[in-house]
Amino acid sequence: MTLTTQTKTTITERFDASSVKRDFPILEREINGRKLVYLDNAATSQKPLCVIDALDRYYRSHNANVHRGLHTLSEESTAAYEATRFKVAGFIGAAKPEEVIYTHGTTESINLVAYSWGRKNIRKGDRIVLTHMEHHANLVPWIALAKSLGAELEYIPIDSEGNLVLDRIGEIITPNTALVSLTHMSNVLGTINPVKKIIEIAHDRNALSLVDAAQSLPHMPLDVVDLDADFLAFSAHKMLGPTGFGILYGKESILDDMDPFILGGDMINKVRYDHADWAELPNKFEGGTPHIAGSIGFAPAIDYLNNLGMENVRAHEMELTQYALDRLSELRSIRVFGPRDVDRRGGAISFSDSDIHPHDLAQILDTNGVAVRAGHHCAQPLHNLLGVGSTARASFYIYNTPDDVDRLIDAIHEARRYFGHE
Ligand code: 7TS
Repeated sequence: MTLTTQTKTTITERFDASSVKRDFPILEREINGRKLVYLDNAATSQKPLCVIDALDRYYRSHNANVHRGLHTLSEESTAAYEATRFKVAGFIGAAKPEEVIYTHGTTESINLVAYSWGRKNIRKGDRIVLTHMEHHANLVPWIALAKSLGAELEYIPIDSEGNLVLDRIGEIITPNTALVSLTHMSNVLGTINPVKKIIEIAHDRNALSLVDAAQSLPHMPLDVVDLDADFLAFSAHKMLGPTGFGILYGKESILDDMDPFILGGDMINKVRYDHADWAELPNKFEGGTPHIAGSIGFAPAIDYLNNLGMENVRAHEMELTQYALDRLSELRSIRVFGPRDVDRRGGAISFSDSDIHPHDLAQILDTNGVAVRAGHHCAQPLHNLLGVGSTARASFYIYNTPDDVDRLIDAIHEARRYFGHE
């Protein structure tokens, strides 16, 4: 079944994904003779012309190191680099720009918390609570920390549909829990977790909370004050911005109390041969020459998303995800992982075909110009739990259309024909 013209109009009415598409030069490309259909947005998003232009402008006309030059270029670079901090604070609802720490991405943000906050505040026998659907970035730092400190790890389990099971949450988040660190949206199952409720329970037990918003912030409205998150981590590259740039949000009082993670230039107050003390927030956590272009290129990405409206982004993706789930369900060989209800999930859809290995499937899709990811998506324990070694994953963003979903379905049929199953 394909959409009727009438239904297609409804889908595109509130959000004109086809015109959004025209702002992304890479989407003009042909892959293997077919117009590219990019469905690997959970790995990284494509970049609009305004971001590409900002990077080009910066390197052509303003390039200099920040915070240390008195010359014009350095002042211009510093102003643009710092302006992004205000924009990010506004985008996530942070009370102050000093609560926005620049990092190289979600992975570094979480490592920063594990190292700087964790080593100082987690004691032997304390508990760190995670979930069964975490990306390795929110798993491996805590496994290593728990091992070195003698802390214990506990996991909030998932049900057969991929939703968190919260019945026993009171027994999992115990009074000796120091931290609850969880993903807001699973990069495999697409599940959107009730983080606000879980943070409230964590706070009742005097535990802090870290929200991995790598997959949620690019796709839905989010407010750190409303969530009452103590820490929140995300990456610019999954939301139209440059790679290698990301954010750690933290409450000011907590960040103030933490020691730095990376030590060296730009993060100090005074240094003697036998002594050093730290700069104020946010510089304390930003040692070394930062990813200046990353920050400058992230500003137009945020403007772009603000112009579309995050409510609209979410509405667009809910409709597209519903359409994709409906169309995938026509294929009897396809098993979809994660919730069926689009109110409870985002647009990352992992699936497997009963007859074709995900890697083979992804390869045939690529020969049809359709880019998806195949593998364990850096969530190996979750795949073990699901009983599969790997899955294929289609993930949507603002420029994807129902036609892209149709191309995906056609390409799956093509793969099934190629391997003799149709
Ligand atoms: N957390 C989640 C939930 C993620 O999906 C990812 C990246 C990360 C953390 C790490 O982000 P990074 O920018 O520091 O690498 N997820 C994926 C993915 O699903 N496919 O490629 C990267």
